[in-house]
Amino acid sequence: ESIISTFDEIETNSKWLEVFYRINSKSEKQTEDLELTTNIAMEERNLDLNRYRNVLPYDQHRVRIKQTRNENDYINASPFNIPFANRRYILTQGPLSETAAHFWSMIWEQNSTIIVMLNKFVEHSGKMSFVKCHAYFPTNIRDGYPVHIGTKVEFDSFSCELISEDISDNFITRKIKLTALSSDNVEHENESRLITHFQFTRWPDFGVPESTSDFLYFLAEVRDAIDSLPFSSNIPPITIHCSAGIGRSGAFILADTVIEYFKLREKGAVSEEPPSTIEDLVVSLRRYRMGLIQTPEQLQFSWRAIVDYLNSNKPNNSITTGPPKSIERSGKKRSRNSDDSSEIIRRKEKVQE
Ligand code: PTR
Ligand code: PTR
Repeated sequence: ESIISTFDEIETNSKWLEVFYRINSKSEKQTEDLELTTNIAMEERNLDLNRYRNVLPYDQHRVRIKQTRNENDYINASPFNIPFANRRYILTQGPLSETAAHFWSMIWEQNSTIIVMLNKFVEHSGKMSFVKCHAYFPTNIRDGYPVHIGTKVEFDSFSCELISEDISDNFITRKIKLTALSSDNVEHENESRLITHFQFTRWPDFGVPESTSDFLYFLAEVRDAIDSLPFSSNIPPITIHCSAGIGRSGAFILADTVIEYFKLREKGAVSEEPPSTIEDLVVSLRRYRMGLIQTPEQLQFSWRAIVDYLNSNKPNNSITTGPPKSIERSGKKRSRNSDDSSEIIRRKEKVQE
């Protein structure tokens, strides 16, 4: 595929910086051409609802909160609708303490039941520690330490209960029970939904994970969860966040959309073609949220993950090796070390209240 040969070409000629700058200038032009603006995000009352003043959703593509206590529908979150991959996402910043309740309202209203978190709560830079995200679900965690199963926390009109937590080397999988509590949600009062929460814990901001195989393993887990979502016509959005919701989140959706496109193609289920190059695809994704993929290394990493996925799923010799699902699965197994299972701490017991 040209995805692979273009990758090799950029790699051989060390052209990542050049490609990355070209993407930046194309997207700047696109932003101008489309007259994308961020006025609402910069309104006085919304300023403190943004984690970073320079990372804002466009007025033209933002998720609006429907039921709010203060008549303000603003949240730093951007909706993505990607027909060529049959995917919908919401990319958002790591919630702040002021916005955790808004985040859960959004999750509820948008019927999102899968959350992908690509950051840690606290990240270190040299000797300094920075809080990158508020603990918006029950945890006393400082990154990976076990918490009480059954702990509940309330955020305005929702309660979140930690149902289970599986900690492995590179990521944590949690089940969270989200319950609509109060008059703000009369329609749904006392209804509960089970949210699956994936947290990748080995991706520093502005950096890349150590290996594509760790990442592809994580991605395969997320994709399995998406595949088993019970939906028919309306694809529910997958909510993705890191700290700003652009660098790592952008690299994640680039890999996921392209991989899903190829899977759909294998099944003969493609309804629309993507932009013809990865470069143009990144540019076109950036119309929905600014700054997706923050460094040349992140672009290289995400692209390499796609290449590795495609290579490992190539049919060997003449006979194809089975349905896409099993190919993906065997790829996963291959990328785990044999002693991994012993390192996984299983915490599935449910505690009585
Ligand atoms: N003001 C920050 C900066 O540019 O340094 C904003 C920022 C922070 C942007 C983190 C991206 C970041 O990474 P990620 O989107 O992966 O959390
Ligand atoms: N490291 C894996 C193992 O030892 O099981 C095997 C592996 C090797 C998996 C390379 C994937 C690899 O390629 P890439 O990291 O480029 O996807």
